[in-house]
Amino acid sequence: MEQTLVILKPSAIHRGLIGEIINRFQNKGLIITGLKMMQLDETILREHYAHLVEKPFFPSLLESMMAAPVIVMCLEGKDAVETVRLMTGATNGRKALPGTIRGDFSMSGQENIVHASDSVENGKIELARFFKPGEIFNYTPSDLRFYYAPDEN
Ligand code: IDP
Ligand code: MG
Repeated sequence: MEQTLVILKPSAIHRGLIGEIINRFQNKGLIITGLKMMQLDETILREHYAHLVEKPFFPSLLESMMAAPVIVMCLEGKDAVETVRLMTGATNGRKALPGTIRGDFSMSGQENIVHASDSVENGKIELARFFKPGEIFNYTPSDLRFYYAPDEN
């Protein structure tokens, strides 16, 4: 099944929203196959946000992403990348639709609670960036037959 990376950002940690957010993904039926807390540094953030390093807000983004340890997760499911991005909502919390994580928990363009991979290809790259070999697990929930039809693509 498809895998995607989610980061619970320092805004989620400081605001005590970890449980709320993990609950949403579990309730949806996404399978957590990797989960750990880690402190990000400038090196990994410059790689992860390479598309933003020239932006004027980048120094502020760096500081924000290092303001607490984060929680990184590998979530697994059919179309996991697209599903998690839909659950995440638009980048700016004020524009994100109610019902999405950012729409329900954020008022900010920067302090927007979660990161989610934006393509299957980037998902693979990002999981390899944040997880070491052996930190992502392979198991089948005992009730998987109630998550999907047997012939579902
Ligand atoms: P995404 O997180 O929705 O994929 P990206 O454009 O990849 O959005 O930006 C990565 C992160 O950089 C955002 O989640 C947000 O924290 C921050 N960011 C993006 N645009 C802005 C901005 O205009 N001002 C401040 N922070 C921003
Ligand atoms: Mg992005």
